[in-house]
Amino acid sequence: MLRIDVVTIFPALFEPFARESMVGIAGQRGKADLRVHDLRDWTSYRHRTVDDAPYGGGPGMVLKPGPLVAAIEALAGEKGPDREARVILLSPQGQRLVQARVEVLAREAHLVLVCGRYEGVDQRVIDLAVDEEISIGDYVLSGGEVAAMALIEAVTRLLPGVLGNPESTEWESFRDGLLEGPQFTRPPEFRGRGVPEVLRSGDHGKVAGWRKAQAKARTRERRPDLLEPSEGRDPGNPATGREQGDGRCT
Ligand code: JD8
Repeated sequence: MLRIDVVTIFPALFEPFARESMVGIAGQRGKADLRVHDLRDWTSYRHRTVDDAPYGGGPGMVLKPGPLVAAIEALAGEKGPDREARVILLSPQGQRLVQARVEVLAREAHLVLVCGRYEGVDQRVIDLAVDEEISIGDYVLSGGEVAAMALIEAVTRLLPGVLGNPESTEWESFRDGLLEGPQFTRPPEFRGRGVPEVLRSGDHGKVAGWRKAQAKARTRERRPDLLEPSEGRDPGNPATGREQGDGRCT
């Protein structure tokens, strides 16, 4: 059983997600327990203030440390070796999430996911209460909520007994670090376009060989960064979770 607590100022964003997604299924099957908390429940101010202007000036607002640290410590305990949960802040400053990291997180017992908003959170929250910062990719979101949902979905689908078909728990699109090749289903002809003959041949060995060749060709074409790195500069391979280099393939 994986317990996941989320701290957010937009708890309603998680309602359909918790109900309808894989997380809902995991919850029903007793594999995961997702609990979403409103950061404002840890405020003591009359107007339930969670944010304030940044010291030094600049646009926007910053999440105040008081309510956030109180929330995190209530859910995870104080930072340190005795803490029983892993506290993750979703943040553009975090390490980019890769499948290798998802697999490690899926073995944890308790995750506390902290969602920032506005211009982010006071640095002292990170220093005093956060174990790890994670980003889901190099593009700008308005807050950590969608990133937290991506992480939750990636992790919960790996929990044993969550997916109906255990074979599909494998790392489909990155199996062997390769993209998947094209997929087809019925009808055998659609708008004049057929289906590759090999897939209808019934020869499972030939099908497997064709799929592997398609996967390699597509990966070379679309995501050469996923292929074996050459020596020297390491372009980084999400399949292995190795560190990102300077992005150049040498
Ligand atoms: C958390 C606020 C908004 C807007 C600075 C920090 C993750 N991969 C990712 N992209 N963006 C986020 C992310 C963005 C967030 C917050 C996560 C809290 N923002 C930005 C521009 C100004 N803030 C993310 N994980």
